[in-house]
Amino acid sequence: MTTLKGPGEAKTYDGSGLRIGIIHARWNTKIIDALLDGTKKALKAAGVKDENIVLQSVPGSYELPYAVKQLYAASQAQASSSTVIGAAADLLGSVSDLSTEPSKPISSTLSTPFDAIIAIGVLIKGETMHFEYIADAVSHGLMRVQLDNNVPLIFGLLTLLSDEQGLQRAGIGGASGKEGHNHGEDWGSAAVELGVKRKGWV
Ligand code: DLZ
Repeated sequence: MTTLKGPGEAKTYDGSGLRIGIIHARWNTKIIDALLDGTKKALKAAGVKDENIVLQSVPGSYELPYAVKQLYAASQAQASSSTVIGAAADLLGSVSDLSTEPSKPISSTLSTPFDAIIAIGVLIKGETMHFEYIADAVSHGLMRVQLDNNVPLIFGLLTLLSDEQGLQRAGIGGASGKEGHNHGEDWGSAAVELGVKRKGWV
């Protein structure tokens, strides 16, 4: 069924060659946990391997932009050092008379930085202006990080006016605890689509 809201029908993207970073805030943990479940479910459904999903947390949403920047930089550093080690291992393998085994790549996954990163946070409006300042700062910070680093960054920041809005957007709302749609699933799918497209837009 076509719905008014949501990302619309998309073709299925193969995530089996992707490496995805997830960084989440811990404030409003019950909602965060459900969103994480939805995100991981969509990543796995698209074929992303468990070992290629790296999860990291920070206390609150305000910390997300800095943490994303650091996480991506760490994956780049890891990729370049494993490329050097892999090349050395290949060289050693090719000159060794003792080895009859073909040399194996050191690790296909560590040799690439993240193809996409998902930033997840849940901001719930209180009685002060705190919510507005954090929502604005984090939104701008995340946009800046993705453009400055040229890495797709999925915006998993919910900005809510009530707890129930959050529960509904994590698919755990209402009296049954099952109402609503888990937005984490959309974020996982978006990460795979952008990760695949990043490797070739045309
Ligand atoms: C302080 C605070 C408040 C009041 N509310 C939230 C929230 O609803 N969601 C969230 O992710 N974080 C909240 N925080 C914490 C800030 O994001 C941040 O962790 C602290 O101000 C420390 O920098």
